[in-house]
Amino acid sequence: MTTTVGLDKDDLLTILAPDGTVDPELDPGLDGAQCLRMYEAMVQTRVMDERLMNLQRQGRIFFYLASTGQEACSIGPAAALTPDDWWVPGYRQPGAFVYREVPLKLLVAQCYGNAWDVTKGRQMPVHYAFREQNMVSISSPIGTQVIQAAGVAMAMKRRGHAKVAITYIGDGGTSSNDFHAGMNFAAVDKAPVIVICENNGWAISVPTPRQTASETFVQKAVAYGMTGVRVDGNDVFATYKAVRDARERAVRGEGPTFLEFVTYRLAGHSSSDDPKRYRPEAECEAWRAKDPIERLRLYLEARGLWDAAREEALLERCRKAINEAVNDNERVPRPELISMFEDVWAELPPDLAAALDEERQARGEGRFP
Ligand SMILES: Cc1ncc(C[n+]2csc(CCOP(=O)(O)OP(=O)(O)O)c2C)c(N)n1
Ligand SMILES: [Mg+2]
Repeated sequence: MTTTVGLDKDDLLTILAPDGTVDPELDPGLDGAQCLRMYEAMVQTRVMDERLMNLQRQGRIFFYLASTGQEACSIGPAAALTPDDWWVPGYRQPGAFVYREVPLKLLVAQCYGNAWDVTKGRQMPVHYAFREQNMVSISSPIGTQVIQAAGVAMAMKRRGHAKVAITYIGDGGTSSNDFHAGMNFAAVDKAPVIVICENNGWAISVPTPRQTASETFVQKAVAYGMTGVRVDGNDVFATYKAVRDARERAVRGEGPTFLEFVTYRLAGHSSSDDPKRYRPEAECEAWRAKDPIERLRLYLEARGLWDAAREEALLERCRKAINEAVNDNERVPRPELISMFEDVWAELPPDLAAALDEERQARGEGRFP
């Protein structure tokens, strides 16, 4: 049987209130070390976002896309899954990569598209992919990741793996055909996949009422025959618990879950966007009061795990880590030109083979192959 929590707008799973107090009945019971790891990853993600956005403004990288204000949407789920579970991410969860301990210098290298970049400069910045961490490449066309995640989960089910796939889509992305196809396949197959709609109020300059006539996004779970929960996306305990519960259901063979994380995009859509042209500043102000990092910090302080000195030391550590990653990458050359002939063809077609020969001869190297 599937259930849906969030059929109307008043339904919202919240555990950690903006003042840092916790609902004792829903408290997921995380120990101090787990809470601190989540907090540190959230702060590192925000500091990284700020630094990389500045880097774009300085013309060092050509594009960036921040997740400011949405850190709990990626870090709660990252903490709730095991490192073996597959991530099929969207572009707004850099926190998941930070939490899974992808080295910052590799994230930065991907944004530079240099010789350290594992995607060899072939992707837009922020389109990360890390095999070692079971994190599939981010796709630019909106919605495709839902189909990919459904497929990954269907394959794992057939192989008898007790693992799940998680994927993200924005509120705008739910208007895509691929969202429908992925959701439908996942539910019909009872695939072990968790689909998260990060409802941040906007799809670039288009507000949510232009994406759906439903009262909530999670209502769509009912139509697909999935369990659905509407979750406070700025509450890292709620995002953690919702995903932990969804994971348990999935590995028990009870199929996929659709989660709506209600949050807000505090920054522009990307470095190419100016949100002041289409939305009121007061809207952002109201959401700044619900900051996910601030909430967890208040909680940690009340639990005696945090204070101003630790905060200062953490900020310094995070800034140093990202600055070092940037400085190291400043010295790295572009990928070898010749690398563009690699990885795609088992055997190069004649025109590309000729181009490769030309390049090799220009370098004084032998003929292909
Ligand atoms: C199929 C497709 N159409 C359009 C675009 C251009 N585009 C990139 S992001 C975006 C808005 C997405 O908004 P949403 O899904 O709400 O995610 P958010 O950026 O708010 O996290 C659009 C239209 C695209 N990448 N792919
Ligand atoms: Mg959006």
